[in-house]
Amino acid sequence: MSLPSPIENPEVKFTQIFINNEWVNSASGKTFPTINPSTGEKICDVQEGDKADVDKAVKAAREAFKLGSPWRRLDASKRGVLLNKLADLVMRDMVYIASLEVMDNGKPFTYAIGDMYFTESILRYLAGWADKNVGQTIPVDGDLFAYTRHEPIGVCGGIIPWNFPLPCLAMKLAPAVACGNVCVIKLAEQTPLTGLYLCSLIKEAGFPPGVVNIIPGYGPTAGAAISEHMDVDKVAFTGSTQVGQLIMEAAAKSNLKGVTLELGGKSPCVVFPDADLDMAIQRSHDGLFFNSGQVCVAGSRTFVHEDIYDEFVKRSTELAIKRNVGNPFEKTTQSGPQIDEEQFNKILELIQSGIAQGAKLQCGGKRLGDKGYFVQSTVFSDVTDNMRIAKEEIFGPVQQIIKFKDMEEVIERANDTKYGLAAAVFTKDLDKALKFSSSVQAGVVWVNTYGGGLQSPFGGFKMSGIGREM
Ligand code: TXE
Repeated sequence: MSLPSPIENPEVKFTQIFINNEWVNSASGKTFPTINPSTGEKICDVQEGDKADVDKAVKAAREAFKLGSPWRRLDASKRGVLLNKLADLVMRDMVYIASLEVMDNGKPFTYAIGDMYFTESILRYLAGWADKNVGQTIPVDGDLFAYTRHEPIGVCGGIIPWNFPLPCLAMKLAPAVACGNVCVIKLAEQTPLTGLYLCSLIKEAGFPPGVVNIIPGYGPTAGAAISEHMDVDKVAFTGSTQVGQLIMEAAAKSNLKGVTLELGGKSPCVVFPDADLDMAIQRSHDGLFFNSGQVCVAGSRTFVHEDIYDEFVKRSTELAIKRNVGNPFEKTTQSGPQIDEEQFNKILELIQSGIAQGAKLQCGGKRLGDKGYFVQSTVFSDVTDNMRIAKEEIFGPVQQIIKFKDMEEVIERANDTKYGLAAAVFTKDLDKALKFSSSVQAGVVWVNTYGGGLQSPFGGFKMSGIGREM
């Protein structure tokens, strides 16, 4: 399939809050700027939602959820039809939406198009669930008939990050509405534009007013207003572990709303000496550098067996040096900028800590260019488990290559982290693959690949989260 060409300066059509299928200004009258990370310059101002706007959205959602409302009376199958229609509209407008994402998020156009297919798959998968969410009959004692009926929860709050803006939005919105809920979702402050455009498609698809309400705004204000709201019945969050803890605390202290958390990771990618080395090197590279390293499941601890360590480091470094980092509108670009100045500074600081703690910098390590938030593709070897770069989530284009000797040892070290989101193992030996898969604490384990499996449950062990999406 040939890739379409991007729209280099896409027009921004929507910058307001979306409540009850209408665009409104913030109650406070405040706006905030969204920045193009490739240049550091402002794209436009967006309405800044806060507590008063969240209250308004929750009221609209509650009204749409009333017993007997058009939404409550809609056939379950029709909810699936609406989600499929939304998927059709995303695909119809994918070049425009992907171009908007390139400008707002900085991801290369090729991958922004990938996000559109990703979003489509999420919407269609969950559309299929709408009329297949069945209860049970239970043979209870006596002359009684008992059955379970799956009920919608009610008003579902969503708080999403900036690394996959549209797929993350779909991941919160689609399961909620597939099961007959209504939702109020806060977009990430760094990347509000594609989510706001999606609102127009939600309206066009024919969702009744109030079913989906979308608020651009900041975390401690609009985000917190959702997590502590007394009339929000559930909150689903994707973001940092630290904020995940705040969300759970707010949920507990308010109305004990249910919580789903998809948080950070420090995922091990383990390469045994019998692996297909070409494949292992390429896929560990992709598993870390994809999306400029801004991926919750990034393979950010690459454990390589001592017999192949030197060659692995040499060839991984060559790959990183060759990686094309630059203008995300160019079709050949593999990595764009980091999302914002804060992430950019965090990454550069962690790189410095790696050098200071004695890891060997094989390539990269610095800012790229003098405009925007670009970081060179960076590879560290001679990394030990106690270094900050081996413990903390860097969320940037920085690969840590760590040496190991045998299976028992690597399992223990892979599990020696507060996180447990993903893991991968490269080997041709099925016994090794199964032993590692069943011993590592990770929500997903890939064998001889890194990534994929959209239609399977997604979530983490330990401080990587609670609950499973999809
Ligand atoms: O995350 P935050 P940030 C990790 C990654 C990254 C770090 C910080 O390590 O470097 O987190 O990134 C909203 N109440 N991940 O600062 O702050 C916020 O507005 C309610 C991993 O971007 O967690 C945004 O919508 N909401 C991750 C969302 O939370 C609050 C993806 C995420 O922001 C809030 C992103 C509050 N008090 C970062 N404070 C992944 N799992 O993929 C902030 N928010």
